[in-house]
Amino acid sequence: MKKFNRTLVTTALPYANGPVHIGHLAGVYVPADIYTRYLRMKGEDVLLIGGSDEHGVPITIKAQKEGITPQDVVDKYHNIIKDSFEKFGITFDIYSRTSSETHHETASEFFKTLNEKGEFIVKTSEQYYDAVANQFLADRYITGTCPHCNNDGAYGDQCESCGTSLNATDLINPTSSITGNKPELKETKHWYLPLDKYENDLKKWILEDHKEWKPNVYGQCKSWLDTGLHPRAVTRDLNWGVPVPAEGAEGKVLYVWFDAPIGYISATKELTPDWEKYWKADDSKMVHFIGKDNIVFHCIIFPAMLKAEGSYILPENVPANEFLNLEGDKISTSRNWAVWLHEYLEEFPDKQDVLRYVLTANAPETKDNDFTWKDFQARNNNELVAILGNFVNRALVLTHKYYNGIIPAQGELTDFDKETLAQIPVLKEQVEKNLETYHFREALKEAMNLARLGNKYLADTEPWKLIKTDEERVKTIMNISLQITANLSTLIEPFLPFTANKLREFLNIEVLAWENIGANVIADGHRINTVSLLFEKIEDETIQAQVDKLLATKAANEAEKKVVAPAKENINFDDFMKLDVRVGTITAAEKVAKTKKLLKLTVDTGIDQRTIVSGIAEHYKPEEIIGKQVSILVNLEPKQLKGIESQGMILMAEDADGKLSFVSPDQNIKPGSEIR
Ligand code: B3M
Ligand code: ZN
Repeated sequence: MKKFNRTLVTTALPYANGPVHIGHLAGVYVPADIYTRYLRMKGEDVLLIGGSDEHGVPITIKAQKEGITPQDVVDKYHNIIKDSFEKFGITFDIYSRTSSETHHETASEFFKTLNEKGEFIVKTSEQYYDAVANQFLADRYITGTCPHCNNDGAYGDQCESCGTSLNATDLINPTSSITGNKPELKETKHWYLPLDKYENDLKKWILEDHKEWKPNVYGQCKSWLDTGLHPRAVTRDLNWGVPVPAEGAEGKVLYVWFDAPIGYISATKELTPDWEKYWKADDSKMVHFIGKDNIVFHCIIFPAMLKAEGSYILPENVPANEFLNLEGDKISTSRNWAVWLHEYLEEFPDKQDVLRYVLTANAPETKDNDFTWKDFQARNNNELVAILGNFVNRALVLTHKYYNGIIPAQGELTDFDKETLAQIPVLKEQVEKNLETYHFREALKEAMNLARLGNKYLADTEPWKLIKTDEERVKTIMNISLQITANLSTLIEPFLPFTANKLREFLNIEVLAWENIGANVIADGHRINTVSLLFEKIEDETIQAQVDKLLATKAANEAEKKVVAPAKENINFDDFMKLDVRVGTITAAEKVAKTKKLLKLTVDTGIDQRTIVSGIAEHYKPEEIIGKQVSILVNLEPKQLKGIESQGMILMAEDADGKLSFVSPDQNIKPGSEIR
């Protein structure tokens, strides 16, 4: 195996268009933090790099929806995200952002270098343009009917109803979501990175030289490479992002997936003047922690960019995780189906490690996994409280009880003592082996096995019984129990840093060196501090409150879903022809006194001017609708309403929420025109 002298750990840059949730933590940040903490404890040279991805269409869409600027959006969420990560103990050496000046410079320079080396192809193509908004439309800004499933709300890049990925030009009836207009095709020029040029190199690098990558990552790469790579546009017509530093590129920015991974480089630059060593030296190891939807960008496109530039190393591994679901459903920001980290921190104060534990124990390492509150409770109560907390508490409380908190000396060791102690370095090795191969769940299990070992030791030796008959022996037992406890504080540190810290406070010790795990690390005669419980039981009510919160979200989402009334029974054509429906123009309107809902309208039906009373007062103001062309059923029997004779009916469209809208011709047409 190759020997590396330093490690650069990067974590996917979350889009700063919303807060972060448990899926982010489980998929990327907790494993990256565990890995980095472990290497640091071993005294290795390692950097953990993170930051917010502040460019791209998701940000501009959010800004538009909320009526604020993209900069406002990213400022708000960058701070919330950064704060959540800090509070969960993710030990970034730097958490930067792609709107930083250094990043704009770095990304711009990177593009220029490639451009000057002639690494791009410049091509003109036709893209949708909104003539009213005066701008080209990003795929997400175009909606239309999906050619595969007829869903009306498909986006220019994907139909979320049937999951097909689309080109904007595939959509039937494309509409600009900025103005609602029909966009037109217009020529535009873009810079493309010819990925096909790197296909063979990438094939060798991944498929032959990195067979050790996780099967899900390797498999996705293989399928991309087998299908064949094509030139990919790295510029966009958009006004939010890093401006393209080239002639004839006014109004264009770098594609967000071109600039975002360069964000790792910019952040390292901001962190240390020594940044090049981490990015360019042959004995540096780079590891990208990401979610599965980012695999192609980190394993194919970014490496191709780095190769094109020529002076950078490629990642040694990309241990991407699958997705974490929540109570059986896909986590979704737009449906508010998530456990938000900033909310968890408020609702479960000082329980960061509980979530870190649950998310690691149940990490979606090889397949999608489900987070449930029941499992959260069970793992807390049956594992953290019953195994780890229980052992530590017994060891420390008995030391206080028998020895006033002073660690007794070991006497002669029995075979069982020796066997027990001999297990510690074995567990250490298991943890190491698993961490170094990115098997975090397994590593955590092995670390917890040290607490299990401690529990077994106490259960087998029963010091609480022996204290009456063999005081000398109890001294040895308690000393050994405390050695296990102290070793635990080191072994769990990468996973449960807050707990490790508490444990050290109880034991009254400093951080111990990783390589000393297995040794007698705490001296006799040392005084330990007063102790409290490491973990507390989580009650059913607490869990039910969280489940109820999710149920409320679900109910709200259901209510939002449009319920379309079922079709009525068929009628024959003659039935239909009995209806005399016409276009009319409203010529006067006033509220009907003492009613909330009724308007008295005068309508030019082409046949006559007539009075119609309509229940639309909560939807339209009288002065707004004068001159409006509407549909009228003119041969409905007249009816008295509040003392007024209503001669016909205005036809209204009504949605599931009871919202009313006129049914109007799409151009002015003579009153009296028949509708049929
Ligand atoms: N912001 C996508 C995501 O959050 C993107 C990652 C960038 S990593 C360079 O899934
Ligand atoms: Zn579809």
